[in-house]
Amino acid sequence: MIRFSTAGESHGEALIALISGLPAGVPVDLDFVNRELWRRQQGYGRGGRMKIETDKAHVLSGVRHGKTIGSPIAIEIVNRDWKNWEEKLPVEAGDPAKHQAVASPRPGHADLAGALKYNFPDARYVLERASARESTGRVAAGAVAKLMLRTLGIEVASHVIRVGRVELTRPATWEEIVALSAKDEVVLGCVDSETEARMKEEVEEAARTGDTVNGVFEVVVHGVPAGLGTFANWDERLDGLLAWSVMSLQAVKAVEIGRGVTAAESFGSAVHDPIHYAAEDNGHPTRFTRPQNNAGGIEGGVSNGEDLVIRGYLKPISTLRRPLESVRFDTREKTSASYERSDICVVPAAGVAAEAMVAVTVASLAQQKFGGDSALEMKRNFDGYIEQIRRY
Ligand code: EPS
Repeated sequence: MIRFSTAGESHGEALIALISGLPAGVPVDLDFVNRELWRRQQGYGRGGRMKIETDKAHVLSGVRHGKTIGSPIAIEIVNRDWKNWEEKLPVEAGDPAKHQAVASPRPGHADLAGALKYNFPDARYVLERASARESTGRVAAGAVAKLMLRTLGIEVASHVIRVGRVELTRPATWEEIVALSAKDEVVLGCVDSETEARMKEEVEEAARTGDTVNGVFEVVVHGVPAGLGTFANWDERLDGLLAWSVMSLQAVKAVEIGRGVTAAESFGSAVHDPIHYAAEDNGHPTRFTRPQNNAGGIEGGVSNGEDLVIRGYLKPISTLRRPLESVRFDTREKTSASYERSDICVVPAAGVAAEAMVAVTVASLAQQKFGGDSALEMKRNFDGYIEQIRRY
């Protein structure tokens, strides 16, 4: 069973990712893991913090001589900003005069609900853990999951399809989406440069007016065989598991599988993907093919052999330079919400974090289905299954 968790606070000493249950013998390319961390830091509209941090994976366990060894993998990512916070957020009691309270909760953030829940006098500790900085640990673990999936020929990528009012109105090819992740300069992660330029204008407008803006990312998984997930039990459905994993990301407020949203306003004849059969071997594992993929690669909670397509809808970041109305924690007086610094737009970065969550979810189901204590054994089981569905 693949298990995964993170620890760490936004301005603490480090972030930690812990992932276990991967087979031994998966090649771990640290440059790839660090490249994924770098990708999460990019995008037009990121805040000042990204100028401070250069996220790097420090692998503490579970990887030796460049390969997994079957034991839990712990990864540390140091917060460079910690040196500015050591006295404000010490592990020991420290000097209370140096602590830095978040005096008034930000509407839309976890601040108020968290302070009430944990009986904190202000929102400092809430912010520290609720911050999307936590997604760094997810990306590190997700990179390892991607490397396991790669041994089975399964790849995960993402792109941005909306920022504010600007939407990508044409389909993106798999090759275009993959090419985005190889770029050394990330603007807004859109495959169409003209649309991306208009997306940038949306972010510029938000920056000018002290506002924030987000949008929609799309994660695509290529090479998934039919048969991951099941309709047999509600909590083993692939669509449900993917929705949960992506919805768990900071600022994601809706998740769509395939054309789930427009399907609700269409007739069945326009939504469902017809089934064809290729007489000749066409490289597709089952020879059953679809001329379109409105289902997003999932029918009945089971992967059907087409690409998985998952969209995440992000609310705008809740820390506004022109803050909304709020109330002081100490006096209950009316005031403006606290502002330290913030991102203006994070859609491409959130897409990278969602790739990680999708990769861990798909890797976990693949490990369940194909098992194996070594990468060799898992691959042999996988190949045997592919052979079986190819002959079906
Ligand atoms: C983030 C780091 C944070 C924020 C952002 C995401 O850094 P800091 O709080 O020091 O500026 O930029 O966090 C939030 C959006 C949030 O709501 O807390 C990161 O590494 O992605």
